[in-house]
Amino acid sequence: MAVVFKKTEGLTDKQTHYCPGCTHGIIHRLTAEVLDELGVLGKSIGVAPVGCSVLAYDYFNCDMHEASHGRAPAVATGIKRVQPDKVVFTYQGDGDLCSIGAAEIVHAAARGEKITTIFVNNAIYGMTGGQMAPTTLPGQKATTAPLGRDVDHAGMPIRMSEMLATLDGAVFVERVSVNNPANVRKAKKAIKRAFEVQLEGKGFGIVEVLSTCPTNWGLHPVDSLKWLEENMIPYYQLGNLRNPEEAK
Ligand SMILES: Cc1ncc(C[n+]2csc(CCOP(=O)(O)OP(=O)(O)O)c2C)c(N)n1
Ligand code: SF4
Repeated sequence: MAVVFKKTEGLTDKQTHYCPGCTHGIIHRLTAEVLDELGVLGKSIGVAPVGCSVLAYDYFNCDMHEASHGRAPAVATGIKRVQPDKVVFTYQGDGDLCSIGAAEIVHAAARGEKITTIFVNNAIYGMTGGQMAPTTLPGQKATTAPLGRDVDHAGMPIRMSEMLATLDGAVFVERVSVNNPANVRKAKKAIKRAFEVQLEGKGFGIVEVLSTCPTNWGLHPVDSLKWLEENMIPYYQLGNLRNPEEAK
């Protein structure tokens, strides 16, 4: 019988710990498929963050390194500079990347480090129980904002991709979503392009992926996808913000 579907070589056989309906799993799979399809699994080194994807080092079938809160871009910078022939990527949540690690990602992008960042924006701190993140939407409830994010008190959410796209060192910046099959396909295309940009030696690339957290949003997985579409996409507009052809 013809094989029409098989597990990607880019992921190990380890069962993931993600909650049912969490889209971290889809984003892992897309990243792993891309590394496999580009034929670079054997020379890839990923850097895992804190947050729910802290155990990503168990799931990707390539060399992995763990970094403390927000420091993945600095660790990836060191690895890439010492081993420029390797394909180096970070996988980070919005708490990790936009909060404690905000300076790290800005300066890695500004320096034009030839690394790729997969930035998973689920608008909340997932692992630690649903605290407000820099990306939590106005009015969105969090354990530290039980009445909803009050922008007079907490400020407006950060659109990190738009900020990074102003930096000359950031040569590829795109925001995608995994809320439906069409968007999953677009997400894979963007992730592939971001890795190709690294392979072409062009500079820093980041793909922001809008993701769900059914557990801390308090929603059924299907309703989470709808919530993402109706609430996150209008604020975090999808699309390419920067590509090598435009970069100076
Ligand atoms: C230096 C440091 N500060 C704080 C923490 C606690 N901490 C662990 S995960 C996390 C939030 C991560 O949220 P996010 O990056 O959005 O990832 P998610 O779990 O939503 O995927 C925090 C604050 C930590 N591990 N290390
Ligand atoms: S807490 Fe949220 S982000 Fe973490 S695995 Fe569960 S659903 Fe996913």
